[in-house]
Amino acid sequence: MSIEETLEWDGELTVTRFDRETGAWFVIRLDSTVLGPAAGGTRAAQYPTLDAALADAGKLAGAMTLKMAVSNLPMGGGKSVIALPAPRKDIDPKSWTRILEIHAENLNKLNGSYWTGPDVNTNSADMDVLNDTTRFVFGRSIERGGAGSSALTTAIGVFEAIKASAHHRGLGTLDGLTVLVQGLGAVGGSVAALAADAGARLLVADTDRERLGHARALGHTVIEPDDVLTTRCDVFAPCAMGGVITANVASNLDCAVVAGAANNVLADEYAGEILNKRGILYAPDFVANAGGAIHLVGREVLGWSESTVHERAVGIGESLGRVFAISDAESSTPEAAAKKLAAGRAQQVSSASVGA
Ligand code: NAD
Ligand code: PPY
Repeated sequence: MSIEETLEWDGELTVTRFDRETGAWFVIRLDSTVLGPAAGGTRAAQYPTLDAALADAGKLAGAMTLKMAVSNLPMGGGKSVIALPAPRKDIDPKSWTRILEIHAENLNKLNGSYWTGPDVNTNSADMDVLNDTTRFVFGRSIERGGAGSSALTTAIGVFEAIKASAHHRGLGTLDGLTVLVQGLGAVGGSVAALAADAGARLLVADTDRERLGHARALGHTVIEPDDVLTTRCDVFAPCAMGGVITANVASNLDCAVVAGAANNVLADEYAGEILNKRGILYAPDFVANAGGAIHLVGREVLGWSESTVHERAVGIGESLGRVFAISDAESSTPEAAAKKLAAGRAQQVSSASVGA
């Protein structure tokens, strides 16, 4: 790929830095600051190439813009990717602290046009470390004055999304339905527990076998990670990583609803069209998983109480209802309908500021 192809992107800003000592690449992408300073988490992972890290940061930043807009939050969209030289678990603590320090220095250079928070492989303790060097960080621990982990609020929103989607698809309540959760991490574990409490039969999968013991004890059926995309279920809840639904997967999935926590679940727009044609209702990820942003921005920017944050996360069910109504009325995919809602909000804010 040429440098032009690598960097060709419709967002506002790309920042990259390499640190020879730790071997880490740092990427920050600001997709949009139209609705407010860009915000979105820091993902630490291994990437096959710098191109792949840049592409992931760009797609994730774009999803944050949409998430903030549909959730009526006064922030834009951005994301950070730290491309690690080894799996996160193999990075020694001293190197990891240095990596976080460098990332914090980069955030300071952006001077508040981008605020970060936790994402895959970063947590509140890491946000506390960033906060030793920068103030542009959400999701510090509660002891350090932050909003703490957003995982439960995200799970509550995803659970509401699952219920609203099952209802819209004509499946009724979750009682007796089969829900397949891919990824029993911080969010997926709670989604599984909430769905089980609502009477669903749970199928669960995780590549980390240590995460499965608790699920087994609760009576959930464990399936192999490789069987997830071919196992029959009513609701498929992807709560691990993005890009799981390719066009080929969409043509073969054996379920009625897809609603989960992972960002950028659809590998491309075409996959969404195939799901739609096959009558599989897809809850757009940036609507379903907005609970995390609601938690962090609600608590730390808007000063919302815990109960307001909870109400707003529960409101994700109603937001999805609006998305499905537009999609039905316009015979569009739910993804296209949700993007239209997001664009309407950006338009409203722009017109209001022109009139001010
Ligand atoms: P996590 O790291 O705690 O959990 C992810 C789980 O998925 C882990 O247990 C991991 O072992 C498992 N996994 C990875 N690959 C897998 C595979 N191929 N098959 C089955 N399991 C696999 O992360 P999390 O905080 O629970 O977040 C899950 C997803 O939700 C991520 O994509 C994240 O970006 C997204 N998300 C999280 C939040 C939040 O508040 N935490 C908010 C919005 C979106
Ligand atoms: C996400 O929701 O995907 C995030 O990245 C979490 C987040 C939300 C808002 C600010 C910072 C991080």
